[in-house]
Amino acid sequence: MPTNTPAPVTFLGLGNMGQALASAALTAGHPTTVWNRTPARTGPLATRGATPAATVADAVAASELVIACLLTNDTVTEALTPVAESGGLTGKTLVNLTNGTPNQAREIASWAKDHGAAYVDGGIIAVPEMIGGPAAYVYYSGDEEAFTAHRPTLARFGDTRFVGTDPGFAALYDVALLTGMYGLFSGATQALALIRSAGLPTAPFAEELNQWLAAMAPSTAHWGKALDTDSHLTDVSNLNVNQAALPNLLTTHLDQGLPVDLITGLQPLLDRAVAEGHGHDGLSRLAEVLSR
Ligand code: FVH
Repeated sequence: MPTNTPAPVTFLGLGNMGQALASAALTAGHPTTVWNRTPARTGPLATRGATPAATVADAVAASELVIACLLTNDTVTEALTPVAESGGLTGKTLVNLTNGTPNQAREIASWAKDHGAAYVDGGIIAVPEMIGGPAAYVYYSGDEEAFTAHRPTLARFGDTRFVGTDPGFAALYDVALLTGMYGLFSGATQALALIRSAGLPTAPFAEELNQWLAAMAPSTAHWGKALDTDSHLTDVSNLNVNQAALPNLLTTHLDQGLPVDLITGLQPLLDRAVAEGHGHDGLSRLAEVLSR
């Protein structure tokens, strides 16, 4: 088949993300087969030309490339096991875009290989409405040959970033980014709770919080180089300063009667780094200490 002819593709899972992925494939002209546990969700895509499959086996049989985007990895293997055990996965490429852990990805890769399928794991760095747009990208890892063969289809969703033949690496990068995001959400949650607990309006403060976080976030881009070169010295906001200030945060929240579970983790790490003599280093030092 010429490379410029959109290849057939099957989607398993038509939740918010699966709908967006299948929609992007349809828009690009791929013959698209869709399956969902709740069949009614195939309706809007079928109206646009997708072929609804009544069973997972029918869906898998329709395309060499099978893309799964279900809620959890357990549900992926649960849905595919009957097909795999009857030989239906042989010769297929399974691209799994379900959120999971690196070890889960490695286990599914091994399971897929045992059933004759090439396996590529993926971590989607986008929300559904970003799929197909310029800011969306997906980490991929696992079978590089299969990834390369199907890259033109996968590129419909966003930029394709292959991060290694270890099938767990896409999930590792995905989880690392999500860790940063949830850290930010934890801090924002605690900050808004503090303002609210004092009976103050949160909407104007939330705007200021957004601006403050946006101003602070770029500093983290420099931490990677500091870690790679092991040079953490800074003239501003060193660990000594942060260690002195952080107890004021915890005390204020406690005085206000709030739980502090979301923000307690940094203090012992700061104490440890300063005790090791790193007080004049910047915050990048904390990642070095934590990673040991
Ligand atoms: N939504 C997002 O913003 C994030 C962005 C980054 C990637 N995540 C991950 O993508 C996976 C799917 O997320 P989703 O947003 O599509 O999730 P839902 O809309 O809740 O759809 C879930 C689909 O999974 C099907 N499903 C659930 N359990 C089973 C099962 N036991 N057997 C078969 N299918 C199952 C569900 O089917 P139904 O409820 O419609 O019948 C949906 O198709 C996820 O890993 C995110 O972390 C999204």
